[in-house]
Amino acid sequence: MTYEQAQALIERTLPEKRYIHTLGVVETAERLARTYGEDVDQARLAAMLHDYAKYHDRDEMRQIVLDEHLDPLLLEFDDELLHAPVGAVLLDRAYDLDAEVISAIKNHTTGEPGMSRLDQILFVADAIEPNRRYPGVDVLRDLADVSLEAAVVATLRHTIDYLLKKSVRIFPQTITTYNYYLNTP
Ligand code: DGI
Ligand code: FE
Ligand code: FE
Repeated sequence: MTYEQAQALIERTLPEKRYIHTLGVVETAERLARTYGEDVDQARLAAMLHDYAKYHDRDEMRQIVLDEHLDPLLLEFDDELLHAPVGAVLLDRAYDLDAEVISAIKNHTTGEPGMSRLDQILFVADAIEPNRRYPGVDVLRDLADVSLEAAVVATLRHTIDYLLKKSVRIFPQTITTYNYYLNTP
């Protein structure tokens, strides 16, 4: 799948606000890929597609978790978590995409221990793209230019903090990823 094909798909699939967010993630992921010497085309493609399933039918996504033997724990937590791993499955089924791109999409919400650099770039870019506005985002933006792994940890800390304040359940993998990257020198 080319970037142009991906853009056309996303423009017709997502509402305008989410599409604008997506363009911000593309811009940021491209910049981080250049900074850290990763494949710019893969970064742009993964960013363009990352929220593909954000508004996909919830019941259909839950069925895909069962059919594809994804982590069954996903079904016991917020449905917001589904769009990353299920989006990766849907895109992988329908289009010819590199495994690296699919992996970055799959891991963009909770992260995963031992993520590739491309996974990390998308994970961080999603949190710091120019349309994101929350306290501390500028610190995260600065950190992302200095250390990708430090930015992964700081992004996870922000997410966990946000979930704690909302008193919602925290998906165990989010914590596992946080612990993993906190221990990475
Ligand atoms: O899709 P985006 O909004 O661009 O960003 P995202 O893919 O990081 O998804 C963020 C949503 O996922 C947000 O509503 C919080 C939720 N989320 C992220 N990690 C966890 C989580 N929800 C729960 N319950 N537990 C988590 O660990
Ligand atoms: Fe997302
Ligand atoms: Fe996103």
